[in-house]
Amino acid sequence: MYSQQAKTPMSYQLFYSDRSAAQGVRVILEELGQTYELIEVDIKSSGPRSPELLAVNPNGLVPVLISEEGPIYECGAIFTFLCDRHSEFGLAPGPSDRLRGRFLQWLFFFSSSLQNAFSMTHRANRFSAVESGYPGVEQQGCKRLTSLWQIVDEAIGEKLWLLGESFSAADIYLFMLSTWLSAEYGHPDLGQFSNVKRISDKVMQRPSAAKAYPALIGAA
Ligand SMILES: N[C@@H](CCC(=O)N[C@@H](CS)C(=O)NCC(=O)O)C(=O)O
Repeated sequence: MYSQQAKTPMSYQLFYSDRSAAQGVRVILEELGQTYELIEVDIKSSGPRSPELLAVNPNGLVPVLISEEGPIYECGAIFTFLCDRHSEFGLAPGPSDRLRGRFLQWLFFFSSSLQNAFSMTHRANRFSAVESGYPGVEQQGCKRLTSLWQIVDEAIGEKLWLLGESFSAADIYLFMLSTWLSAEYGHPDLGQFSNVKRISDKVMQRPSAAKAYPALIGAA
């Protein structure tokens, strides 16, 4: 399946929920040809998180990746950890590559600014102490999503991928976040950001994405 000279696959566990950032980590694991076990977690309920999840991430959030080095949480950290560990697949520019800074910029921007704007629309109760404040938070989240995606769209311009000529894990992150855009939450439509959509559509065609997103893309 993979043309690269891969080393022996390592084995991972991934605390996982559909439509969460763990789905993006799954795409990375597929791209890297690694073996992994999904540990399904219910993150929809407002009740307490399972002791198993809290033991590896006291924040009670997914994704959490378990390797023989222990658990790691934070999607951007997991992406970077995996890409660096399996650098033979070329999914991330190496530490001395001139594109390294730009790569990290997008990962951090996605995980802080963009993911946070999505949270404002999904979990307004975390941003306002009173219920009457929720609609304002949700509205502001949608406004931020529009302006932040616009920034990404303009940065891509006519480039093939976020980093220019070469595909990277940052494009997978972009794809993952683009799948969260939903009219149900009043989000802007992906079609408003034609450059983002172009990259997202190309990632969607990869076997790794089909495997991790069967409901969206169809059976792998
Ligand atoms: N900054 C964290 C955010 C993780 C996060 O918000 N995960 C969501 C799913 S994408 C979650 O577990 N939500 C459950 C909850 O908020 O209770 C990361 O990038 O990993």
